[in-house]
Amino acid sequence: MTSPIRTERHGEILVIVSDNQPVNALSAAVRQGLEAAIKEGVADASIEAMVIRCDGRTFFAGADITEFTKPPVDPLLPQVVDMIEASDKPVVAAIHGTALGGGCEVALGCHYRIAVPSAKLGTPEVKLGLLPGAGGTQRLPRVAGIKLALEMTAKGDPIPAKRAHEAGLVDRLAGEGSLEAEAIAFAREVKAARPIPRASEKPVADDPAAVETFKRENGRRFRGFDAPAANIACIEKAASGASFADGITFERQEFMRLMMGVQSAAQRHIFFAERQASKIDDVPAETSLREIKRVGVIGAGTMGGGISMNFLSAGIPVTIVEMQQDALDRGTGTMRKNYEATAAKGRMTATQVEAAMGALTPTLNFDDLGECDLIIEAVYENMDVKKDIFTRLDKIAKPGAILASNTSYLDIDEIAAVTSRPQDVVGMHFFSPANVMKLLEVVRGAKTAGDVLATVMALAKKIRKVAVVAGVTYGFIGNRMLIPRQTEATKLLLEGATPEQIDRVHVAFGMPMGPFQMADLAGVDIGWHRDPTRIENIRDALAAENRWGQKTKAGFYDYDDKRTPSNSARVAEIIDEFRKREGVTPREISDEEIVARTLYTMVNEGALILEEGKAQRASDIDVVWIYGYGWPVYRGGPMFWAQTEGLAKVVAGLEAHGFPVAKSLKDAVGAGGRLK
Ligand code: T1G
Repeated sequence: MTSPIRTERHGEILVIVSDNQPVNALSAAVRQGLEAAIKEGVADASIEAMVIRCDGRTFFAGADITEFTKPPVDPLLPQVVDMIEASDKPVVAAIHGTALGGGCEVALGCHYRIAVPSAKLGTPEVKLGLLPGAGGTQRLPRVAGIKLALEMTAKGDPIPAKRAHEAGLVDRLAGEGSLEAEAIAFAREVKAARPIPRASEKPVADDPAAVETFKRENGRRFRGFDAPAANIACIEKAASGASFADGITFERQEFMRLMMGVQSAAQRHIFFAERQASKIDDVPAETSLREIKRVGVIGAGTMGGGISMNFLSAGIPVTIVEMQQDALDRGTGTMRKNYEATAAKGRMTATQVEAAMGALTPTLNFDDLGECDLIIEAVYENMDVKKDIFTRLDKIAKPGAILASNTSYLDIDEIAAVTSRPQDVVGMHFFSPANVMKLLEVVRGAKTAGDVLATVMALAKKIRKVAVVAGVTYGFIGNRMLIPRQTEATKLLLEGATPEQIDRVHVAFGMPMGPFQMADLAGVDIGWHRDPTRIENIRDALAAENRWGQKTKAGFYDYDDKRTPSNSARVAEIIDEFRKREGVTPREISDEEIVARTLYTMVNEGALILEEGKAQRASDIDVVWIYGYGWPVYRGGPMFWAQTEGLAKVVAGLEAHGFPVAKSLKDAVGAGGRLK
């Protein structure tokens, strides 16, 4: 098999080129090729300096994550980086695309770095539950300073080449089209310069106090995660004056500890699961896509406005329809306010705000949707209303237009059946706030065409959403799994638990909030029949007393003007009244019982969803819960977590509380295997 590494001679300069598509991951073959090429350059007296560059869209984007579960193959990346740095001839890294993780560490092992302005450099290992394990934690603070090293390693966000240049991480910026030529010229310029600058020999220059400041400013952000603290500890080691060698020893020890840990396994699982989710098993990857030049959105409420912003921000014009002028004005006004708030945070320019709003066409004329290639309805969650909308759409939408419903629960097949084009009908379930939440459930009807699905999945990536295909079932994937969680949480209240206990268990687990905190945020009155005299459950009782959640400053909790929650004596009374009415004597409920009845039941529902073919794979279910509900990524999603919890333990917990266990869950335990 040909090596992904080749060398090209330019006089006295040896250019080492990697061609390992799609992202030049530093696979074993790449590492072996790099080692051989550096040795060639060092041994050849006619070579006075070297350049390392990559073909394709990016410089090395990191170690090859697919190799992490396989036996290590020499040379390991730290050895390759050390060898580059030890070269007695200067080596220049020519960077384009994203020099990430091990890629950034290879660049740090080089003596000089030149990059095009569009390039980015980063150490995102922390997002995989890891840390830069090829010397990055010790070279980065020596080259770019402690503060930037902390930011880059503990948060994991890449920085643009310009900022890297200002920080000294990049020595020069090249023209976008002349990177190789300028890198060769740079190598020529420094070929005789001595001493050769080596990152590992530089002192850590700036203020070690930066570590404490960083910890203080970011403590909350890293709650529950192991890797950020390990990254900080490695930088702290470098800042403490420890020798480079001691720092490397510490880094290696921490890297291996994280690599063997459950959190990194979970975060690596989600990295691949997110990418796998974009693949539709029975729709060929090369399916031609429908062209989406203009999107129509029906409804300018919270969802319609948020949905519209996704397309406008991606440069896709939107026609937004409402029935009343004041509703239309309110909706577009909210969109502008949201954009201006983003601009105020420096994440958008005023020009970009105007460009986005300028691509919006508000109208009261439903027929204006006739020119749209994709039309998404985001109206009241009622089947009759949806059917009326799709009946009208069927008459005015252009042939081939994709007709989508943003319904959270309802049957897409029933909606499609009122049209003459069920093959063009699909669900696009955005999560509120639609312009923020990354998850998009793409609901395929029985007749939804393959190219419609492929088009929507590709479009999801363009609007920076993580899309997951769901089948038609009540609540699709995420909300269907929410049902047993909410049902059991309410039953537990009756049996003796309190809202704060149940929420505490969920927050301690790593959820952003518990079931009752979420109910207060979303609205206790959602789905309420609006009859205050009809009180069939605890939610009815709260809703009847206008305890609709944060918006009425009272729900399962009481809220002050700053929406700070406090336990509610009135809610405790209501619960007691219900216990008496139902003849239930409250008992002590353990946290373990809460986990079994609210989380194991979710896993069970996920297994049923898989059995019924309403999700393509177990990892898709994990992606839904990570990106739609804030399930802690370091636990890998419900189905992955169930494996780490132990499927036998989950099944035993379900059986102990009398739940019928999904067949696939039982079979998986029997086979000692995994949920697929
Ligand atoms: N290893 C293996 N495969 C990778 C990969 C990697 N590092 N990065 C991407 N892929 C695959 C990906 O699965 C997908 O495959 C295809 O490439 C395109 O990716 C020792 C230990 C580079 C910004 O964390 O952030 O270095 O689905 O769809 O949207 O210290 O990929 O097509 O079969 O994401 O254009 C550190 C991870 C590793 C970077 C491109 N590096 N990658 O985004 O394409 S750990 C990272 C990304 C490490 C060292 C440590 C993104 C991207 P398929 P894609 P994209």
